[in-house]
Amino acid sequence: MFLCPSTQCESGAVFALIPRGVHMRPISSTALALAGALLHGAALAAQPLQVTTTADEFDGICDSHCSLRDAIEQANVTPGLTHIRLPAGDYRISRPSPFGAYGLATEEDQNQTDDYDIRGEMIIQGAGSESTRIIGFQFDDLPSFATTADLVGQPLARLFEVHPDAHLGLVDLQLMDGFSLLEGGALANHGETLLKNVDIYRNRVRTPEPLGSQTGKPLWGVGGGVVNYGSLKAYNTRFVSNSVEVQGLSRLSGSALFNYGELVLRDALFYSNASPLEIWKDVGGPVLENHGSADIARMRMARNSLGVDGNIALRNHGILKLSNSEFAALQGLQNGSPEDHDAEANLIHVTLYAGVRNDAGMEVRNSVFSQGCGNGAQARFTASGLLAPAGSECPGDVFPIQARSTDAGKVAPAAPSISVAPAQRTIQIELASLLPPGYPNAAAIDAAVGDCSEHDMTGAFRPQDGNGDGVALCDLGAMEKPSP
Ligand SMILES: [Ca+2]
Ligand SMILES: [Ca+2]
Ligand SMILES: [Ca+2]
Repeated sequence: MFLCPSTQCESGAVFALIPRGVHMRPISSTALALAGALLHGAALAAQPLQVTTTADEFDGICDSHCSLRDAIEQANVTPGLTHIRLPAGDYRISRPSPFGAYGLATEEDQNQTDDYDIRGEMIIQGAGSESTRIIGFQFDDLPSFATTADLVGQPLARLFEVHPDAHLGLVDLQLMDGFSLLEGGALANHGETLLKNVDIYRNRVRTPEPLGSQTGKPLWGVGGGVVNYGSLKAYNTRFVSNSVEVQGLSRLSGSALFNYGELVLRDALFYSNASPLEIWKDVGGPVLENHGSADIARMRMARNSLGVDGNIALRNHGILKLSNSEFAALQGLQNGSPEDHDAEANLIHVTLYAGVRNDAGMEVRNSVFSQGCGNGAQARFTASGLLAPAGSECPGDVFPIQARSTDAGKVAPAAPSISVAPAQRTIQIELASLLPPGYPNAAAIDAAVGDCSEHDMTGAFRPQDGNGDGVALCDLGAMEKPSP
């Protein structure tokens, strides 16, 4: 029931997508209005505020002169939901806060300087994710593993901070070059945020030595693109070339996204995000780490750089529901850890061309693990309709991958690893090298067990008669092979 070919068809049930058993705050009428307006494109009652300048100026009033910061301020102090229209253009943050400890950039929370502080209820609508870009400060080029000295005197800011009880919708725009010293390069969400058709591109977290060491214990730098403490729902979102780096005692995770709250993702691409590590560190740098509840469908992980310790693209320490999703070569999945046996992962129609490590609860249906399974001693693992290499340690209802003389399907070619996200100019250039999604191995065609979803990762209809025997059954994995 939670699967759907496009974002539109899920609109009516957007708040029903949270996994059962997960605590949800009461849904406010604003939240419903926000969701409805975002997903249906419904007209809002009030006249939209029209931003009239790309300059980051501030008088707090949105009249014939209206900066984005002015419009946000007016929405912050106006009861009800405000619609802000943002024409095509580059909106660069240029109001710095004073430098503070260690000469590093500080942050204020009154929407006067640095990031945009959301305290009201608003939808900010651009003209397209390639043409309306909200951009962080201009700062000097930073080397890999930038030292504190490299960060001193640089005006740095993330782009948006959504405060508790605030509501933000972002539609048809790009979030680019945000920069945080601790968490959420583009967005830190403590309220309710919905994203639709948003590109989250080249945002950064760099946690310098003094911040990492001042507490005497490891401090995490998390969420190169986004950190979520509240409710975040994202539809058709691309996370490209975001990154996290840390120094000293600091640790890191979530080069694109770190979730402590309630997360819903539909049609998400994670590509070329990076968390390079100093070689002595003992932790990896997943692209997406979940400590809350995550309900994810139609996601691709490809060509992210994951640090030195083992190619974990997605790490789950919470409740994860994942369907119709593909992990390219070298983009692995970890559920729980030797210290965490409480995590729960439910995978349906997932294709992994990389490894799976499970130390907690994992239930798998109609999936392909082309590198098999790694289950720890205390793992709880069940599989129904899983294609895995012959002889691999995947207990349950498992089909062995074996060579066929006539290979009706194909497995996606291996993607090369990259060490650091390339500093290319636009998202289009980087995405040009993205491999097409892979159809499953022949043994996965028409092999599903039990119920299966109505659509695959691309929204194509299931089931189709991929092996041409006159019977249409669902395939294992993220993609449904068309009828011949
Ligand atoms: Ca702030
Ligand atoms: Ca601010
Ligand atoms: Ca089929």
